[in-house]
Amino acid sequence: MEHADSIRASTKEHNMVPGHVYRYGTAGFRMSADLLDAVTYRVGLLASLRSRKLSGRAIGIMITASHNPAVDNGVKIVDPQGEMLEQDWEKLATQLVNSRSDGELVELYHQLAKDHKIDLKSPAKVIYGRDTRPSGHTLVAALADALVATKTELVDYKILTTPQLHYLVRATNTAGTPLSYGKISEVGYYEKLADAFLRALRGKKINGRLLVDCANGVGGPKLKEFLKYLSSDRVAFDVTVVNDDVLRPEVLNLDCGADFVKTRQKAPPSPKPVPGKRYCSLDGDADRLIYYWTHPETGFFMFDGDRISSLAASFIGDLVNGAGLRDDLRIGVVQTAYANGASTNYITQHLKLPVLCTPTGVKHLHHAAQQFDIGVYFEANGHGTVLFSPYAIKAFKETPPQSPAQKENLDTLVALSDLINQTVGDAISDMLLVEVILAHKNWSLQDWATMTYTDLPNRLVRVEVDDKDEFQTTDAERRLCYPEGAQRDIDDVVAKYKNARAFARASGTENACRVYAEAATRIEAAELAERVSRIII
Ligand code: NG1
Ligand code: ZN
Repeated sequence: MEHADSIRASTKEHNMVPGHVYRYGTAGFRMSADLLDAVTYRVGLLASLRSRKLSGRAIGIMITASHNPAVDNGVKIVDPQGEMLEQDWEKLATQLVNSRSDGELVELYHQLAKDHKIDLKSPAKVIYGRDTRPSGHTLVAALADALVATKTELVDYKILTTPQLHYLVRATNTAGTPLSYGKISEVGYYEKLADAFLRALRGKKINGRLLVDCANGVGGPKLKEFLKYLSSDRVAFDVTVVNDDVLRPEVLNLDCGADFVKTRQKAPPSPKPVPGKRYCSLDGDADRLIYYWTHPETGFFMFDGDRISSLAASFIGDLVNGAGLRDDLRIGVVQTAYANGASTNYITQHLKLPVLCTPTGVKHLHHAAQQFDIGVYFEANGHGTVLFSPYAIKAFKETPPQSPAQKENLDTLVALSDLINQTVGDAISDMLLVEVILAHKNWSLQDWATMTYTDLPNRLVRVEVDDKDEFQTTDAERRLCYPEGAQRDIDDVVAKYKNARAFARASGTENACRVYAEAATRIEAAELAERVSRIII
């Protein structure tokens, strides 16, 4: 049997830690790095099968645990267009990783090849990268062993942000075609972004210095590298990179980064926030972005994924109007149940755009956004992007402009479709998008806050339960269908509050449930979250 001996020989070097059941979740396999060596090896086997199944197209693997502490790590698979792994294959990944012995592993590898009509002699290619976690080094070695054992062509891109790896997968698979996504290199990524940024800015002035908190993760060195590609005689972009210490692993995501800012609803203590200055935070693998700012009197103010999403939808909607394409292109916004209700109202009532709600996890949002010609999707935590359909891009490029203003709008839309990462949420690309929009509108962060909407008071709590799998949801996770009666009780408490909304669901990444509540005041939102928590405990 093909590869049987080589897998048997190399899998011995990568023993599973007994007593654990692994599941390919929203973030792939993510856990303490000590448990991941053999998991990563096995994911390598699966990725090579996936590549062979897809006629040798390159599959990506990213080794990262994003905003988790430095001791964790994770491994996830990227499909050929740079999108998340197809859901049916998540199950196969779970099966293969949970093989109980080396023998069973080899057997299942062959069984999967047989079931999915995969020719194990055909070519396969896997490309991979990792974030700055020290454990990444040994995990990619485990991965390489699996790829060598299965005679899979491999490219090790070493340290990358997650969105850079997604870019490289798409660039590799589209090279030499009319849909080419850019040069197949990290440099190609920087060049593409820098060029599109300048074209989208159209000479507009950026409003003051931006301090970028990089969570002491991979975003720091990569952002600094990107800035070298912006020639200072063409754009004055005054960026100060902070929290960019990647040499001390223990400081990764510690008291800084997008997840800290969003969940703690405050600025990182270091560097000490200066009122009126502009700040943004990336997470540990640079796929989430949150802006913030502190007002001398009212204090901290955060611009989360909902605000970035509505800003992007409003700007792109205006450009599409100005380009005379409003009747031709369907623009929509995709959110999850965690989106602040005020943002949903703003988008539907003020921007007059449709909003879809999907279950948590970017793959769901991404998929839903593909229904539109222009689909804007963001999770409230700052992960998101804008997708342009081939039809929309063709319209931007081929509509004959009737006026200089229309031409300008069309050109800016083309530039945005290059600037915005079409594969996955990308903090560096999203940051450049926000800067372009603020420059065009000549808005400070204060303008952005006051010209849009006011968040409804809300509270998100994590609730430890005996068995989170008991909690089953419907209606994009906004209602519980099991345990019986729980939703009726939640409805009863919600009805006691004004302008209130609440829901409970099992986390996909932690062994707990989450309860989210919105109400007319902060106190009521907290009280409602507490009462719903008591229902589900
Ligand atoms: P779970 O643990 O399923 O709530 C969390 C985030 C998601 C998503 C994933 C993957 C919240 C409430 N949930 O999912 O938005 O980003 O992690 O990282 O923020
Ligand atoms: Zn991340």
